[in-house]
Amino acid sequence: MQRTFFMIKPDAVERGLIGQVLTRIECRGFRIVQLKMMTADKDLIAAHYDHLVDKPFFPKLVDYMTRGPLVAGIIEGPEVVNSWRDMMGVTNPLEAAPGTIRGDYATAPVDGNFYNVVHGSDCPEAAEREIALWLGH
Ligand code: DAT
Ligand code: MG
Repeated sequence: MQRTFFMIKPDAVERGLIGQVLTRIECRGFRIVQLKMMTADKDLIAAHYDHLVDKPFFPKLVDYMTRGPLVAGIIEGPEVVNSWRDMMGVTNPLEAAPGTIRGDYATAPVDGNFYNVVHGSDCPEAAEREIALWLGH
């Protein structure tokens, strides 16, 4: 059994997509074991995306991720880290395949930023780091 950290990002919360994302997780057979609705601040986003702080798009990413409430949580299941990444689809909404969450819901970029609906840890070590950072355990 494995666990991963996921988020339903502010664009998805604004658009009323919390239920549809959670439904996909449950339909796939993964267990939602923690959920927290909160608004992040810049320091938390900088810690979460510490590998991206020097990128030119980072200020827009902070604006996006802090502009309203998001849902952060933990899901459990066999191979859930990679499975959840597969369910999300690739980072760029223009490239995300239909059938993935990003491919079905992410909006085409209008200002160079990727408003891509969901987050998922990219490896088990990142999952544990992000769970500790966001959920404190
Ligand atoms: P992912 O969210 O698929 O793990 P990532 O960790 O490389 O992708 O990037 C984190 C977030 O940063 C991503 O969801 C959206 C934003 N982002 C990444 N690359 C970007 C780019 N080239 N232009 C704009 N935003 C970008
Ligand atoms: Mg990532």
